[in-house]
Amino acid sequence: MLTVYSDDHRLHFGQSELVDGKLQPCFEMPSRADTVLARVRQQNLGEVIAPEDFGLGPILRVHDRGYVEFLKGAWVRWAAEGHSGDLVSTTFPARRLRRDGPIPTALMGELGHYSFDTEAPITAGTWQAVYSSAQVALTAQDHMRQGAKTAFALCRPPGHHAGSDFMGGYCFFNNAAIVAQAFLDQGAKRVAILDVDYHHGNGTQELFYDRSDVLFASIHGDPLVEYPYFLGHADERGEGEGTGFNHNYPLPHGTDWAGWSAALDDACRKIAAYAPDALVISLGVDTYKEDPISQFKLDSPDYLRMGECIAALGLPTLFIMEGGYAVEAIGINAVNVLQGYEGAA
Ligand code: OKP
Ligand code: ZN
Repeated sequence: MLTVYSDDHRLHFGQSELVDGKLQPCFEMPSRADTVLARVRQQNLGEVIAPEDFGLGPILRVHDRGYVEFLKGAWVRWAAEGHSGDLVSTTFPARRLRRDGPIPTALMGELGHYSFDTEAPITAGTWQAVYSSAQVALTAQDHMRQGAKTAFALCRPPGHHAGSDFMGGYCFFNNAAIVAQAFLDQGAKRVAILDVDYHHGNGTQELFYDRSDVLFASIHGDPLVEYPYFLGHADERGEGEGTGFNHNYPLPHGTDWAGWSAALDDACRKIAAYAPDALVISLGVDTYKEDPISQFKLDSPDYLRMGECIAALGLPTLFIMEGGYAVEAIGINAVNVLQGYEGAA
């Protein structure tokens, strides 16, 4: 399997994250991608290539132009104001505040407009890193356009919490959504996205909620007790044309492979019935038992089984790296999914 990877991910490196009232180093750190890349090489998964540049066009098919331009210019404005620390929003338009009113002109106000939490710090290199991360995904997608049955986009930072016009939860550009739209724009009739990250892919759900050309299925910690809290319940089935094309599997803390794989089996039945032209996997491995911010109990061999189940669908499958914060293990776990897939495909 081909892996696409760019060193540019290192340019995004948030200094700190607020955890239980204390600032601590960000869980979403550069060594995550380095660990996965090292494992790809160690296991001889296949060739590793750098991304090509497909420009902003395919990103703008998914993301709002105002949001993209804000993201591109935010650090320069922040630095011009004399700041050097991470740019992080602290004010958000909750109920009855005007989320669709005039966009604030002050940098902090505009940032709040384009964010839903404080967990996506903008740093000096964030734009280049997230732009390259999207190009990594698009290059893997292009490889499949040319006929490959599968590819691995080693994206960092992750993307599935990012919506059309908002960042949050370590995410800026929704790489999985961008490649799903690219498949459609190249002639695919239907694309399925299976999100196996521990956290609900609220951004991906939002982007395709009223559409039937993308089926979204997500297996994740129950939002009643888990981030992102405000989306991801089982009764969210889609709306309008999209009704019936969104499937959420919220699971309780402590879920192990038995419980998790039952949800996977159901999601795979939905995907098989949908008969998509391509499958995109939002590959988070923060379902691991040692993950520092998550509460599922998957073990490393379970990821081989996960890959085998996905392979049994027999679909062209593009893997997009999302979360996973037990840094020493995410290489093993992510590549286990890919090797389980290849061994069974
Ligand atoms: C991104 B992805 C710890 C709470 C967690 C944000 C989690 C984002 C996860 N401060 N908050 O889905 O792996
Ligand atoms: Zn996650």
